[in-house]
Amino acid sequence: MLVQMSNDITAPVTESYDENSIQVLEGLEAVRKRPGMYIGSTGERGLHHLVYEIVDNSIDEALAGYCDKILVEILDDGVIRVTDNGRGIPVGIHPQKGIPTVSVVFTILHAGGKFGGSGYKVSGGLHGVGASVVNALSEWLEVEIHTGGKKYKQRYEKGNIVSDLKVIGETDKTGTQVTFKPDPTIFTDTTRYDFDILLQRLREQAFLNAGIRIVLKDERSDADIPGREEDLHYEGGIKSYVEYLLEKSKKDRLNSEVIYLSGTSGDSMAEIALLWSTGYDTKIMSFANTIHTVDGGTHESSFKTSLARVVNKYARTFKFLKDSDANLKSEDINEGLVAVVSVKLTDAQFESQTKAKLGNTAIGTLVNNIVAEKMMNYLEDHPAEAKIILDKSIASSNAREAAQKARELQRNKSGIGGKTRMPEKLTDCISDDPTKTEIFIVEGDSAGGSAVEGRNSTYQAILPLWGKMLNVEKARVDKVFSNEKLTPVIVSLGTGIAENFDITKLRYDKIVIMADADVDGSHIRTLLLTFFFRYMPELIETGHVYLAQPPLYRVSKGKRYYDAFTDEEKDRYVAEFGDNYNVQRYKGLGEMDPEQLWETTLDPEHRTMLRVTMSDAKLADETFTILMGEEVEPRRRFIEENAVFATELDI
Ligand code: TSJ
Repeated sequence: MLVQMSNDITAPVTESYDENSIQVLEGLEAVRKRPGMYIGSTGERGLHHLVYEIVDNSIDEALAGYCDKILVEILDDGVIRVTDNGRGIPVGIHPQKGIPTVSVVFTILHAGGKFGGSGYKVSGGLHGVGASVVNALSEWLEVEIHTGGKKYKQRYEKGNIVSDLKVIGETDKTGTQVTFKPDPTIFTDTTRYDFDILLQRLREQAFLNAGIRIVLKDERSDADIPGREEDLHYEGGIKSYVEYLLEKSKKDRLNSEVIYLSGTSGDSMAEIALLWSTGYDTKIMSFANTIHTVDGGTHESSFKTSLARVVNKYARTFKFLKDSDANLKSEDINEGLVAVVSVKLTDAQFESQTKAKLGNTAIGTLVNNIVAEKMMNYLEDHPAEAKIILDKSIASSNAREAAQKARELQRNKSGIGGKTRMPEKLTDCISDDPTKTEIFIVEGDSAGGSAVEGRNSTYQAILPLWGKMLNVEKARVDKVFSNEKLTPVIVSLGTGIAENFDITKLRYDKIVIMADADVDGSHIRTLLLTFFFRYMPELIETGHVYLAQPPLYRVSKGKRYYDAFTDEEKDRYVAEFGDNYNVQRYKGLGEMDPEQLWETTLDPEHRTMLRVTMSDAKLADETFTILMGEEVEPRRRFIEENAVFATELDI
């Protein structure tokens, strides 16, 4: 994508070769003077942009139906080579310019689309115009063309022709190869290409142009992964893209297949691929003329609004929503959504500084119509898939409302009167120095009792959770909220949650989850970590969350003893004692006496604790998602069948 390009800087048509050459120089001189105007920046982004400008030409050739393979090689010394098997840039004399067309392509600004007829139309305006800009910003550039049985070659330096187009041999193939070295006097930040940056963009192009094969190879002698090669080829186009995004999200699919919708209007076309996953995030990627519109625009916002409208309409028609129910919100419908929206249009108008937002209103209307009609048809033809989507949206809506309730509750509690009343279950410590204090969130009341007796009461607070074990397998975060199970945790920590979270209000330095090493304990850990991850991620990021590690065995002989945290450790101590030793298995936190609990788990001098990282918590979140994912259907059925009963229970 060229950033500043208007038609009025196209070289005027003149007859004489000399005049043309002057015009050429003036045009490319402007590019070298203000490179940012043409490629956005001279930083890393601009450097990579050069590659896209060249590759776009090969993609256009592929879209015109003449090319099916594009090879991009990263070579030593910052050099890039792009090779395609298209027809080859025309080498004949350009009727207006009087020089070979290929020389026009490389030396006249905005030459693209001005020759050869249909080839440059499809991708819409910005492509095929960048070759001269890349040339102007290259220390040198060489083009080799195979066409009509001959091999041609020409070389340029800083945009200037340094050798005439020459025949250098014969060939039975056709295609174009461009090799260039970005000028280090222009790209002063860096001239080192990043394989992954190129890979990401080229992969995007391969998805958006179904069937094209793009191969990216790292041929540098100092490559991070020498010889690394990625073969990008997706027959399924944006459907494959959605599959790819789903895989990257590490969530499971809810729908059995990717839903695909498309339509055209005049010169414009729009296609949409979408699917719901078990996740909680929304991933919508939108493109206009294969350019990633990072800030969205008319196509993306129309997609979201019309999707919400269709899903609500379907929900009412097929009684997923009662007449008295409010509409599902877009954010509820979008939970777990993975979608790619790609539009192609002839006069793309980009808004905003970064040109990453599409402004055309007509394309919004097209997207609207496609979703309204084809998505509704899809839902009506696929009731099982529709039900999956509706169940997920309704579950999200319930969770959001429950969370809202919990927040209000929390706000009321901490409202007037200044000081928040601490939960009854909390046995607080004496010190209120939040850099020294610790809170132990303990599974079960009996362990809580021992912990209260065994702790250092100056610095250690104890908060037992759930006197009777909650069946975590059936508990969802929303359930936990509405049942106020986690309210004592929120209130004790003092920080608030979600958008109200304020780390400066944190009342403890260490938050220690203390649960047994069994299945129930692991569920408690998963639940609490998921809760922290989703509603208080900063707590984890700043390293305040820990897992206590109670030992599994005590190996003793006479008055000497060791606590072992693993079987291997136990075996080592046993071997050390030799004979007459005694092994005691700790059955669980609840069975330790206060002194044992202090010695093994609470005492800062002797205990082992694990600090929780964001990736631990993310893993917990994923585990939680899987647990929940399997449960959506039976849980829904249960709620349906026990609707009255459930309401009574809640009171
Ligand atoms: F523009 C460029 F130099 F940057 C470049 C163009 C770079 C690379 C790697 C490839 C290409 C390119 C151009 N590949 N294929 C083409 N095709 C044409 O330019 C072409 C060939 C024949 C006709 C025709 O009408 O006969 C039309 C066009 C546009």
